[in-house]
Amino acid sequence: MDSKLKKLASLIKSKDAKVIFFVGAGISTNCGIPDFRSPKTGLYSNLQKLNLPFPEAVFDINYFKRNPKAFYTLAEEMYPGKYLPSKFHYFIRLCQEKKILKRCYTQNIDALERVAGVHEDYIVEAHGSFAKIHCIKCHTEMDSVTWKKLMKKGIPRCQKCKSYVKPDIVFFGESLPAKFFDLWEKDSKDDFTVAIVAGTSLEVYPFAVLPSEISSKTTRVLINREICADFEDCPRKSDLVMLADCDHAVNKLVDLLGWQDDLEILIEEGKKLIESPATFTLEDSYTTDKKKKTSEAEKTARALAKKVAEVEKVATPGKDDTSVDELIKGIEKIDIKSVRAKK
Ligand code: CNA
Repeated sequence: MDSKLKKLASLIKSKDAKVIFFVGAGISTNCGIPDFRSPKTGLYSNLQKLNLPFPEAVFDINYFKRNPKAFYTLAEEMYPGKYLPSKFHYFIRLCQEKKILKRCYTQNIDALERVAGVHEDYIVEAHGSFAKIHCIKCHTEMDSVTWKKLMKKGIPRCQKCKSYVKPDIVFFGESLPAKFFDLWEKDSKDDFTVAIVAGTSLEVYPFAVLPSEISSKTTRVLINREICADFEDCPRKSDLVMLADCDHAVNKLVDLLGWQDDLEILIEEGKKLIESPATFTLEDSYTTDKKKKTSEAEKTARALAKKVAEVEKVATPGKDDTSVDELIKGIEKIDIKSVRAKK
C-alpha cells in the first residue's frame, strides 16, 4: 500500500491538482454508523428485529407505503446529529481548504460531509438526505419542526392528504436528485487528477457506474476493505487499489503530504467546539440561505453540539418512536457561547 500512497500523494501535490471523491457507508463506519453489507456488523445482518421480508425493504418505497415503521426505526439510528465525522470526512474538508476539492459524490444520508464543513456546492448527496420532508402521495412539503412533533405521536402523516411523509432520502424505486444528474453530466466530461473511491461496495446503481465513466485521464483510486465493481471487472492500468481502512489510509496519506498538522487542527477545533455549549436548530446545518453567511466553523460547531446533546441528554438504548424528537429537544437547549474559527 505504501508505494501506492506515495503515488497518490505525489498526484495530490502536483500543480493544479483536482480531486473528486465517490464515497459510501464505509467512510462512516469508524463514526459508529454501520454500513449495509459488512458481514456481522452491517445493517443488513442486523435487521432481524424489524421483521423485514428482505433487508433492502427498509429502503423500499413500496414496502414503506405499507409499513413505514421499519424505516422510522432505522431513521432514529441514522438521524444526523448523532455522530461525529471521521478522519476521512475531515480529509475531504482538508482538500477543500487546500482548494483541490472539485466534488464529493456521496451515497451517505448521514450528512457527515456537511458536518465536517464541506460546502454544499461540492457535495452531491446522490441518495438524498434528511434535509427536507415530503408527503409520498401529494408531495406537500412538511417542515421538520412539525415532522418532529408528529413523530412524538407515531408515524407522521401529511396534514393535507393523510398519507405517510418521509425525508427526501432516495429509496429503491425512486429517482435520484436532479443535482446528481446535472453535475455528473458536467463532471463526467472533465479530467481530474485523481478520483478517490472509498468505503463503498459499488452495488447500488446508478452510482455504481460513476467510477467507470470517469475520464481515462483521471487516475482512479480505491480505498476500501474489498475490491469491487469496475476495479475488479474492468481495471485500468493506472488504478491505485488499496484494500485498507479509510481512516488508516488517510493517516498515512496526510503524513506523506505533510498535512498531518492541518488535519489535526480541523479535528481538534471540532473537539474544542464540543466543549462550548451551543444553540441551534437542526435545519441550520442544511441552510441554503446565503444571506445567513454562517461560517464553516459555526456550522461545524452546531453539528458537533448535536453530538453532545445526543451523548449527554438523549442517547438511550432501546429508544421508542419519540427519541428523535427528544434528541432535537436536547439539541435546542444548548447555547453556543464561543466559536473559534481557524482562518
Ligand atoms: P455498503 O454496500 O454497505 O458497502 C460499504 C463498503 O465499505 C464495503 O465494501 C465495506 O467493505 C467497506 N468498508 C466498511 N467500513 C470500511 C472502512 N472503515 N474502511 C474501508 N472500507 C470500509 O454501502 P454503500 O455505501 O456502498 O451502499 C450504498 C447505500 C448504503 C446507500 O444507499 C446509502 O444510503 C446506504 N447507507 C448509508 C449509510 C450512511 O449514511 N452512513 C449507512 C448505511 C447504509
